[in-house]
Amino acid sequence: MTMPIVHGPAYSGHVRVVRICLAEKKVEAELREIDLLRGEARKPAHRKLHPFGKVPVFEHNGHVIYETVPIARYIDAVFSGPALQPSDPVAAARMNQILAVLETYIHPLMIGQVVMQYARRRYLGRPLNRGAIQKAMPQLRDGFAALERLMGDGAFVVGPSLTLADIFLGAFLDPFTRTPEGKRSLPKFAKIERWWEGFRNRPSMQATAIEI
Ligand SMILES: N[C@@H](CCC(=O)N[C@@H](CS)C(=O)NCC(=O)O)C(=O)O
Repeated sequence: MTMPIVHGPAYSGHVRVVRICLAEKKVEAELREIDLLRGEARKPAHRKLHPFGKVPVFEHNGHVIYETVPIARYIDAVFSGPALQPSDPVAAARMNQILAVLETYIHPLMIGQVVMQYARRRYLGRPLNRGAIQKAMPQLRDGFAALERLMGDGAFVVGPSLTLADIFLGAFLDPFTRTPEGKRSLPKFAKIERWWEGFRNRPSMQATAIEI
């Protein structure tokens, strides 16, 4: 087997999901960085791998896969180590529901409207669009409340062990917890905060830690 390649910048939450999955399976991979903030993902060379100009792209044994959920499921299927998806259909449905909620409703607000403002200011010197942040926050708080209703009461998001729901939530939540909005809002969501305190120091999170 050849060493897998992850295309995308370390600071992308979706790229981090893939890297956490690999770290949980104890699989080494090459990270091929792409300058997303300066539009490199939309250039023809990257579009040959990902026709929609996004990251991550995963290459393994000559197979090229894009879209983070299928990549994560592929990693879970082909590499040994702890299963990242529950075998129980109800728990699996809950996990998949949480992945869809994160991707469809929470990520566009939390990362797209809040974290990206701070990243663009830091890396591109752009001013913060405070109006966009203020508009996003009430919807994001509703999203967190809905997420808490889907979460179980154990140490992990779904059931008694780690699943892809923990990995996606951890990768997306981490940069948000370092913004002023994240610091203010997280204490209002006791379940998410308790989970985060238990999850943030996991070795796979530490091994993939990012600055943003
Ligand atoms: N549905 C895609 C979404 C991936 C995604 O949104 N990636 C972001 C980085 S976290 C990206 O490539 N953004 C670049 C852009 O939109 O120009 C997936 O799950 O892989």
